[in-house]
Amino acid sequence: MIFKKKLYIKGMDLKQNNNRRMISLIAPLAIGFSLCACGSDNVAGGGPSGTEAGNAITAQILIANAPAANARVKLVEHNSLDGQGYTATANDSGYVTIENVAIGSYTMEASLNESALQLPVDVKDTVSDVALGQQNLQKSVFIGGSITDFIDDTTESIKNMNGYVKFRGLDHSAAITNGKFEIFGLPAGHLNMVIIPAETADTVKVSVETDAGDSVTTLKPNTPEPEKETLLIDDFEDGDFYHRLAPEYTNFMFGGGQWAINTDPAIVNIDTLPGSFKITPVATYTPFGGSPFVAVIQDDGNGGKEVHFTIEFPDTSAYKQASAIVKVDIGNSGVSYDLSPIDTIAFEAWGQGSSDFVIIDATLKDVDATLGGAAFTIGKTSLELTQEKKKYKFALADILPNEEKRKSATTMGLVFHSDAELHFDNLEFIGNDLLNIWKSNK
Ligand SMILES: [Ca+2]
Repeated sequence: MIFKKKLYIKGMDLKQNNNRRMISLIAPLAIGFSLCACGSDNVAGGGPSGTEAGNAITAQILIANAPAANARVKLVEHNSLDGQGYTATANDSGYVTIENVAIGSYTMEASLNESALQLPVDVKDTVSDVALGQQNLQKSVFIGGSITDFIDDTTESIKNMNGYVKFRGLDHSAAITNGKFEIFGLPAGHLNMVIIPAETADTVKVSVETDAGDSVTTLKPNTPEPEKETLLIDDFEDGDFYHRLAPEYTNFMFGGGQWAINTDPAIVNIDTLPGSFKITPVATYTPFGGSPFVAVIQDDGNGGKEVHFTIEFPDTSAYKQASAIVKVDIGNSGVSYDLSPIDTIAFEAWGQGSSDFVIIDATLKDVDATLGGAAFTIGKTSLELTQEKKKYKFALADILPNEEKRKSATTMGLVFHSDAELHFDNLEFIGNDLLNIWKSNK
C-alpha cells in the first residue's frame, strides 16, 4: 500500500507539487487511522451479486469513460460524521459490488488518485439489488484556507481555533490548526461540511456546492470591486508641454509634468551633422519657458489636438545605439512618485514603426552608465504602431511585476530605435485614489 502511494506521488504534476507532498506527509497517519477503524467497517469484495442471503449494490466505476480499476468505494450513512461504512474496491473492469447492506440512506463515494464521485444510495429493504450503472469519476475538489473565510463568526477564538472539519456521509476529515485547514480529494457536488472546534461543543454547519476540480478557499460572497476612476493625464487640447494634472503637488518652477522628446545622441534637425535625428515638424526653440515639444502638438483633424510627428534616425552604421523617447514626467522633474494606485495605463497611439512603452526611475543610483537613458528603465512593454487609431491599455502589474519598483517612478514614455511616425493622444491612468500618486513624491 505504501509502495503504491510512492508511485502515485512520483506521477504527480508539477503544479500540484506542494499539495502532493502534503498528502504524502498525511498519508501514513491516515493509513494508521483506517487500520484502527477496520474492525468496525463492513468490507465487501467483488463477488457475485444478488445472493439469496441479501441485497447487493452494484456499479461500474469509470474514469474518462474507461474502467477505473482499483477505485476505492465507500458507502457511508448520509448523516454520519464518523466516516464509517461499507468499503469495496473496483475490479479491473471497474465493477464493484457491496452486499448485505442494511436499510438506510447512504452516500456512495468512489475515488481513484485525484478523481472522485459521490451519489446518494437508498436501500429500502434487505433483498432488492440496487444497480447504479456506470458512474464516471471527476476531478476531485479541494477545500481549505482560513476558517474565517467559511463562516461569519470572526471572533478571535474562531480565528485561531483548533478542531476538525468533517463531512456528513463521507469518509473525509481534516484537522484545523490555528484556524487553518486543508482537505484534498473530495468528490464534487453538494458537501455538508461540519466544523467541530476542539474547545467547545458548538459545531458549525456549512453547505458547500462544488463542481469538479474546484478549489474552494472561501464561502464569503465576493465583495464588488470599487469603481475604478480614470484620470486623464493629458489630451493636449491646451497645446502646452505640461500635463498640469496636479498643480497643487507639482511645481511649474521645477518643471512639474513636462513633456519632451529626448534623443541619444542629442542632435536634432542639424542636417550637416551625421548623428542628427530629423524630427518633423521642426521645433522652434523659445528661449524663455518654452519647449520644442509644442511644435509636435498638432491638430488631430477632428477639432482637437494630439501629438503627431515623424522621426528619422541618423545613419545607424555610425550610431547603433541611437534612441529617442517621447516622455512625460509624472510630477516634478527628477522626483519619484509611487504609482501603486494605478491599475492600468491607457493611451491612443497609431502611425508606423515599433516602440517600447517604458516606465523610468531617473532617481536610480548605481546604474550601468553605458546603457545611457535605458539604465533608468524599470519596466517596459512593446507595441507595433498600426495605421488605424488604437487604444492601448497596459496593466501596471504587467509592466512592473515587482511591487516595490512601482513605488518609485519619475517618467513614462514611448521609446523608438528606428524611423517612426507617431500619433499620440489621451494618456489616462485608471485605478483608485489616483491623486495619492502626487502626494507620494520623494
Ligand atoms: Ca487630444
